[in-house]
Amino acid sequence: MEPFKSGNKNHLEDDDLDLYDYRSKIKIIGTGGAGNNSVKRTYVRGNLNQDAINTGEIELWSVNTDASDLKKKTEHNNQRIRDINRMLIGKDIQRGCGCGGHIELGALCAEDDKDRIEAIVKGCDLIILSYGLGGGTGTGSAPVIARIAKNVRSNFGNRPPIIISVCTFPFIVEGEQRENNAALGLKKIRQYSDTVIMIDNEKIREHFGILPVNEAFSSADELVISKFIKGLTDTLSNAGVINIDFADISRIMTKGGMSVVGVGCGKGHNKVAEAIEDSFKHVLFDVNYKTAKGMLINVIGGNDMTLEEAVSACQLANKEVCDNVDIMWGVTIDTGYADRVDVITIFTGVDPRDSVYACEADRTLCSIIPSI
Ligand SMILES: Nc1nc2c(ncn2[C@@H]2O[C@H](COP(=O)(O)OP(=O)(O)OP(=O)(O)O)[C@@H](O)[C@H]2O)c(=O)[nH]1
Ligand SMILES: [Mg+2]
Repeated sequence: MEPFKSGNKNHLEDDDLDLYDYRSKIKIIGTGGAGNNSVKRTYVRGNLNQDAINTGEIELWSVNTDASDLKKKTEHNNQRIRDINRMLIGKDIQRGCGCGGHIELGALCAEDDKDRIEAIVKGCDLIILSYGLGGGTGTGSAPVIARIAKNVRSNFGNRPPIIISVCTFPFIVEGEQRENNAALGLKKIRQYSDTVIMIDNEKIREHFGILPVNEAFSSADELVISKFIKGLTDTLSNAGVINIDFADISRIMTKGGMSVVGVGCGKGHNKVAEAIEDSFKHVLFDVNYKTAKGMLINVIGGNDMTLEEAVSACQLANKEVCDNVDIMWGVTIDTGYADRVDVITIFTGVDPRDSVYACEADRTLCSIIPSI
């Protein structure tokens, strides 16, 4: 896909330089061991728009209370990954040793570095907060980071950034204590997030269990986190013929509840239907689209994409949802595409098939989620 030309200062005329300041700023923050893993995997394998990283449109952050884990997860082949910023929190409390599963310590460490966290989230429009529920650092610090973010102003005027939390639920074998901590943490993060994307580690086991551990987690991250981030950032950074902008994303994402993203690709004479079908494959997240409150669809094709094809993509996706859904449709022409259509869909306010994620009661959450 073509890089965002106007995102590079060198491509702008002097008169246009002001426009540069109005780009959306996205921060991907991973906290705790699992969060740091997903930031690294997203960077190394996620195929993010490097131009957007270079210009600061997308910023990656790894936050941890564990110094050695933080170091390891911001390196690749023993080289420091310069594009991933890192922050050790609560060093006066835990002295860089992690939180050993204690949520309250994770929260305390984040509170202790409130000002530094505030400096990261200030002026940002969209925050993707990734972590594993059940541990001390991620579960404790994520709601604090999200709360701090909800109290700052975004780049776009008088509103806080949109916060999308992406978290994993522990394996059953990790025990009841972790499960209870995770359920408690999920309840907390929902308070401060516009939308929560949940990945059940048991589902990862079910689908990728035969792969080596790192491969299995990477595949899951790639499927959900990286695709989601890439889908969002590509949608924002490629100006379309019918353009989806930050306000549109904001309108759809702030409908609350849980959300799913789909990225699909189709080729040949049946490319539109193929791309839509592909985008609905969510092996880690079985949802009922009929309950969706918002739907955003961006259709990307080459110069050969007909108007009929662009419209029918929206029509096909539309069939999956109810009539009263708020729909945002965008079309982007990428001259590099030939006889190919990609679609990026985001559905918000969806219910998982048995609707337990929507339940507020702690006990119900922790006893049912892992068995999905
Ligand atoms: N999907 C996935 N889950 C992970 C990964 N690493 C850890 N987890 C899950 O995330 C939970 C939290 O683990 P960590 O992220 O290591 O914990 P932490 O937030 O660093 O907390 P402390 O180490 O206790 O300070 C674990 O119980 C696992 O279920 C990963 O790479 N991918
Ligand atoms: Mg840790």
